[in-house]
Amino acid sequence: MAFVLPDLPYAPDAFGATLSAETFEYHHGKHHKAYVDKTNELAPKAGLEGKSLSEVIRAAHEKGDKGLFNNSAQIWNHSFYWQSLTPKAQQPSGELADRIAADFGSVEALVKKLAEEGAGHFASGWAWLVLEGDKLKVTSLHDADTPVVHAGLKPLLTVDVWEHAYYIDYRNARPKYLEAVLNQALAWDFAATNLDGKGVSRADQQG
Ligand code: MN3
Repeated sequence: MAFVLPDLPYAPDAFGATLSAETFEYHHGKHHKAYVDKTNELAPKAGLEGKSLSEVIRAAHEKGDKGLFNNSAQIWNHSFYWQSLTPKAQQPSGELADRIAADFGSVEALVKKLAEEGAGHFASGWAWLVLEGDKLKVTSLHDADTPVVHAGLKPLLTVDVWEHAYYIDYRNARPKYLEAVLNQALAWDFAATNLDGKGVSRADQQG
């Protein structure tokens, strides 16, 4: 067994100009695939063959194996990111809408906070909406760092702010990418599902 590149949950041209098919061709087909290939090369050498992806990420983190951690965490982060996007505009509803109103005041205020967090994050990383304790929280993590190794952060959705996520469509304009994705393409239904605290399992896979 080995880790696989998960299929996108939509057609690569489904987002039109917001995220082009060319972006998916490179971001999913080349960047994400490279993390899968590298992890499949490194995990057996670390004695982790047959472990699940989340087990490999946590073991690499504990051992300080940066190469394996970075590559395996990026498999998980990207698998979670594809599910955090949807080509059909959604709005939060039910419990998620209630929690957003309680913790941020409004969806607009939450989106603004995510945009500021993502745009303000220095260099490569990820903007996250997480459940911390009983509160929704916006945060960001550097490089390949991932909620998989932060037990207190239950992931609800994420936006990739590595340059490779937006350079084809937006060049250096990270705020424009964030404005488009946050307002038109967030999969709020996925975030609502992850309120059960089991978000890590939704991008996990068996090795
Ligand atoms: Mn990426």
